[in-house]
Amino acid sequence: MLSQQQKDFYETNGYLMVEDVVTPDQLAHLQEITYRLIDASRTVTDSDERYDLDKGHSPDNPRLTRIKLPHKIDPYFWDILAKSKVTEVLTDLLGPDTFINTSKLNTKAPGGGAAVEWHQDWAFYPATNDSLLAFGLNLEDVDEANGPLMVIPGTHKGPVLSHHNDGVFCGAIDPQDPLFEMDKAVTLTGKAGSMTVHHVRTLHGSAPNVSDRARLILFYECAAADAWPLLGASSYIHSLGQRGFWADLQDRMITGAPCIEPRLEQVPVRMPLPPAKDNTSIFKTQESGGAKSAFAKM
Ligand SMILES: O=C(O)CCC(=O)C(=O)O
Repeated sequence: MLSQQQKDFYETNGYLMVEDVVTPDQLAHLQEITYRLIDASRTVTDSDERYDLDKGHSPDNPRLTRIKLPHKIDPYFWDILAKSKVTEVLTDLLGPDTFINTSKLNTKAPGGGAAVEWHQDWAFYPATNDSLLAFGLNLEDVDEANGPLMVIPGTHKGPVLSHHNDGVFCGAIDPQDPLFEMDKAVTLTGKAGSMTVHHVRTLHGSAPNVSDRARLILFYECAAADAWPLLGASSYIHSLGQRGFWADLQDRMITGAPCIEPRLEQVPVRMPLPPAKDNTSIFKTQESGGAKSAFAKM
């Protein structure tokens, strides 16, 4: 699926935009499932294992920050990852053996849907090597106004910045960090059906949605089979025990086979500890950890 030029671009910059990665029919089906799930959240009054509610959520006006683990809710979300052009992009970048760490559908409601403060995913879940990435499949058009993903090219080869505030892991860097070069940010706008790719160490964030349209991005966070987790900020996998972990890993294989010989590389690591008061999602971690906002005045 990817040309050598695209692979080289990803290797150099730590991000990539892939156009038309799903067909119009696949996109329409993904949208239909997504809007059905958003509709079903009308009766939900508190964030739970499926929904992360945004401020102002009500039966008349469902406002979500996120639908959690969509690939576990509807098998179609899994099929798109495991049996489509998305799969080809995955193996082009990570090799034949891959697993999923997590998925999430960040829904950024119209008129203010929450910002995601700048961070590196690597700060949340360091591993034995950094062959990990996140896909962001645009389920609606994403433009400057509805909170597009922004990345800082090349940061996947740099240090892991501090994501701590007052000694607690707050899931975001300090915008005043001298190593944070916001002026180098690239905004990843794209049509519905296009997909962003960002390396696990690439610094990224996104502004609030100031448009009257939802910003629906389906994120899949994936790893090469020999990238073994050191710790996940709040991942359920760490509480499964060995037998449960092994069984769960089989379910999470996207392509190829598990690998019990981790590839150990010289990679910078900071543990995401101690945890923030509420670490049930990135939004809660950043809020309860007192993350400083880079978007407050935008
Ligand atoms: O929704 C976004 O714009 C970014 C999401 C993200 O970076 C995350 O959930 O880790």
